[in-house]
Amino acid sequence: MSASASAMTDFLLPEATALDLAGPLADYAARGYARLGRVLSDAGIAALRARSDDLMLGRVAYPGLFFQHDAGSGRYEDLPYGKGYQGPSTSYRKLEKLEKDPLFLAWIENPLFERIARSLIEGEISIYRAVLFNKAASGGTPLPWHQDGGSYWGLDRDPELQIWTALDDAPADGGCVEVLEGSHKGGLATPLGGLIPATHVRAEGADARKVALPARAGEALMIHNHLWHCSAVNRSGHPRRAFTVCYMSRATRCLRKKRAPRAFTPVF
Ligand SMILES: O=C(O)CCC(=O)C(=O)O
Repeated sequence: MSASASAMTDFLLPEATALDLAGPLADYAARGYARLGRVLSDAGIAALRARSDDLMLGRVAYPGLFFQHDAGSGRYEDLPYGKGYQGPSTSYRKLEKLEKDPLFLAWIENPLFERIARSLIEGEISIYRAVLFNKAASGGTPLPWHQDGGSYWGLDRDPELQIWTALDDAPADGGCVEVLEGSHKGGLATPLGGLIPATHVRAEGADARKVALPARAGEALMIHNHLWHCSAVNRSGHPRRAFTVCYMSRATRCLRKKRAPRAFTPVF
């Protein structure tokens, strides 16, 4: 058994392997998100937390890993772009391309996520992104209302499935994911995708209607890419690390013209 396959069996809780997907799939279709419950083992939580810190602190490194540090001001508008790794710090906001790491890859490829992805995506499957969203104990950065798609993503079709796993508790005051239920059914707010303009947020009354999705470490959520979602700063005093993977058909093509089109990692 390869190192990644053996990690996979240790990481997925045995009871999660045969999880009945009828409920989660129905919730995901109706609300745009679904709770999968606790799926990641204690060993998996410990390993992925430790690896997250190893990567942020430079103890483990891979060429091509993407890093974005929090802004000193704590404001989303002030986030640094294009700076990459800025030295050891546990205040990186986002790490991408975690499929390069065998421990994260093992989690991406676990049999439960494969079953979910195969029930929603026809044919062979790749990932668009595998991302650590980190909110340091000192608070991190608020993430405004957004959708994960549109021309901003540079694809010939929008992916629809993301699976988000809490590596730490993400309580209501700890920067948990917040959503506007059912908003995925309206498609993209703008053709560009990404951040949702304030006029749309006001028109929908999104701030008043948002639903917080607190999660315990090891719990996972399915999130439709078109679901309006956001997360606030972390006031728990503890790190809030979460890992999210976007699965899509392997037929999805990158439309970017300025540089060579991106190749996406096949997983199933
Ligand atoms: O973990 C978070 O704070 C938000 C995750 C998110 O927005 C995303 O996966 O697009």
